[in-house]
Amino acid sequence: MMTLDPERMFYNTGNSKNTEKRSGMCMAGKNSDLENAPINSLHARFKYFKRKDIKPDFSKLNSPIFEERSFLSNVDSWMIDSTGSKILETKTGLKICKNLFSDELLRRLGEEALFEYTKTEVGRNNLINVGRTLTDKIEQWTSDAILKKNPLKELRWVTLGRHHNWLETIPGSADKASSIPVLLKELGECIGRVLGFSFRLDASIINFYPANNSSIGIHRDDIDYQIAPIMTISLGCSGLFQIGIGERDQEGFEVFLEHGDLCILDGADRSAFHAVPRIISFEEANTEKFKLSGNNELDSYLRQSRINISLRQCKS
Ligand SMILES: O=C(O)CCC(=O)C(=O)O
Repeated sequence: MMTLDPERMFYNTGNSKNTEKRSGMCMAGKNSDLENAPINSLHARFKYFKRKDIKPDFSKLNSPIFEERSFLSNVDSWMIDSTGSKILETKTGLKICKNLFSDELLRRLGEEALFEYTKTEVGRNNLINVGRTLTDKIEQWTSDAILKKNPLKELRWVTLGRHHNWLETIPGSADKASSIPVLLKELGECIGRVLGFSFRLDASIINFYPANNSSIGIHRDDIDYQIAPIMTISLGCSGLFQIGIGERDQEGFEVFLEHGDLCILDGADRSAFHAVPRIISFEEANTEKFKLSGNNELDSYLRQSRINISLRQCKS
């Protein structure tokens, strides 16, 4: 459903024009130029991995060149369990940290993201913006519910703190901000201590992606507030994350973000075009890697979808 109410449109990703604008696709001349984009380009690879009429070949990823580095600081926190963790980093600033978080943190993040942040009084979400509420649908979610037949399949995003303005792709004004959950605030600071930078969270976007059936288009994140890295935590089914080196018609790289991965856009990659063309279903992925949280309702949702929680600092 689409609304022309300006207050709602401001935050409505159900509106295809907003999506085009967010991904920059409606800039004059850009679309037709991209029809001829090389097959190794970000644009062409995005279209390929999004295809539903064929099964894309995920064994032929164009992986970024990562170097492994050791921890900068040893932080004593219940959130961190560095056993077996590794930090992969590209020369241009993309970092992927594997096995960095404790199981307890991942369970609490999943529980809060799905069952708390979706409440009308806590965050703003895509259904509130078109005059609908999620609270009853969340309460009715059961451990044997099937997402593709459930109203929760329409949940796409929640914004917290300075609510993201999808039309302009900038953070909303500070005076309309909601409070930020303590868990996310402390997590942002904790990751900053581990990796050696200061971070003060004032906004978060949580994306919800039903497996095999959702994506986020090519976009740059809010180039006007590049005062801190953007950090995201992936939960549930694996998402194919893409990043470019320049424009959409230049080379694109991809890497799977798995349950528990921390992905950081830093350095030159802070302003890089990126996208998630595909979420791999739990059955298709290597299920051994997916450690369940023990909360049956949460695990059931995470087996059928992916949640990505971004930690953002808009103001210095
Ligand atoms: O889901 C992801 O990994 C990326 C999310 C993203 O690009 C965004 O929230 O801007």
